Amino acid sequence: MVQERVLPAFSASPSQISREDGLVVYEDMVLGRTFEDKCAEMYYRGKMFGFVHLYNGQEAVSSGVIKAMRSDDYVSSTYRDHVHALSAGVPAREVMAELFGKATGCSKGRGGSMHLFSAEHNLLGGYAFVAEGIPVATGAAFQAKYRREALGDESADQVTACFFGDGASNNGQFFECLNMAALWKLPILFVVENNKWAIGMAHDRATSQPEIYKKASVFDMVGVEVDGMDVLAVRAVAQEAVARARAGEGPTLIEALTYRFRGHSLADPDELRSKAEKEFWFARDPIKRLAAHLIEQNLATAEELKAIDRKIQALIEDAVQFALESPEPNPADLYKYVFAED
Ligand SMILES: Cc1ncc(C[n+]2csc(CCOP(=O)(O)OP(=O)(O)O)c2C)c(N)n1
Ligand SMILES: [Mg+2]
Repeated sequence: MVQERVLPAFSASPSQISREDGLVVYEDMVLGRTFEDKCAEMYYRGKMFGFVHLYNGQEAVSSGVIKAMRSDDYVSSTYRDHVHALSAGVPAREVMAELFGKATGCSKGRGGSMHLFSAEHNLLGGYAFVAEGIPVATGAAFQAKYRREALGDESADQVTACFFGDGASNNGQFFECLNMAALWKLPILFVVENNKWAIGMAHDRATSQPEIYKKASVFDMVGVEVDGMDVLAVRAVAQEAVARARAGEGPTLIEALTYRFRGHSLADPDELRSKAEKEFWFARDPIKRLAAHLIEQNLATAEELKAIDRKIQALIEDAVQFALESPEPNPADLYKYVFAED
């Protein structure tokens, strides 16, 4: 097993998160996990097709960052996008229906698993091409700054969170966009979810400097590494970065050290990664970790957390029912949504 990069434990004080926020974050992580487990079930039952990439294990990154943002802020994702969409507020019904290719899906059944999109929730999309979302997110951050500074729109203080993987951080767009974002002090968080693998390519074998956050320094940008299995640590780092971005002080590169608990996609038998490596990371399950913290700090009881689990289970069952009963897209509408309509 490759030597794991382990950060000192983040010691969250009770005041680090309120009971209310703690429960919001817990519910969001449980929503992500339960949704993905249901996807696996539906995929193997033949209800969805094509490549489906699940997010199990990485929930602390999505919830820690997006729940530290405002609902009118922007989020851009990758092909591993279901949970980012859910954290951004896209209803589970619309995400599930999209995965079933139904007309009620958030992309009207045209996108599927890798192309979730919601203008209403400022979700700038899932992207099948590695690193494809980075320039789009950079553009979103630019337009907010332009509206505010060039057009004098005081309300344009939105921040963009741009999620991508360790593999994507070796692509050209990453470097080009970091340069522009730093140069123009754009309000953006570049969030690298370093889960150690790009399909079957180990991160340490693919990059000359495995500590991705250090790449920020050459652009004179703030770069931080964070334990991506600790939602409170991720949230603390994200809150600082969001405040900096909103104050006009520019971008941050956040490297969250995390791990996917399943194969690359549901078509991957996941035989490459060692048992020892998987066990090391399974023991750091971010949901169990937050649950233990909330109970330990008397912010919630085990019974309250179980009630949330049951509520989410029912919500996911409802999403599946909705997706099953929804209509297929109408073939007569084939050319609809290709171009903007008046
Ligand atoms: C431009 C491009 N090149 C190659 C691929 C094939 N591909 C799909 S996922 C992937 C690995 C990306 O890994 P990473 O960025 O670490 O994200 P993760 O899957 O770990 O979330 C590759 C190479 C692609 N989709 N797009
Ligand atoms: Mg990866």
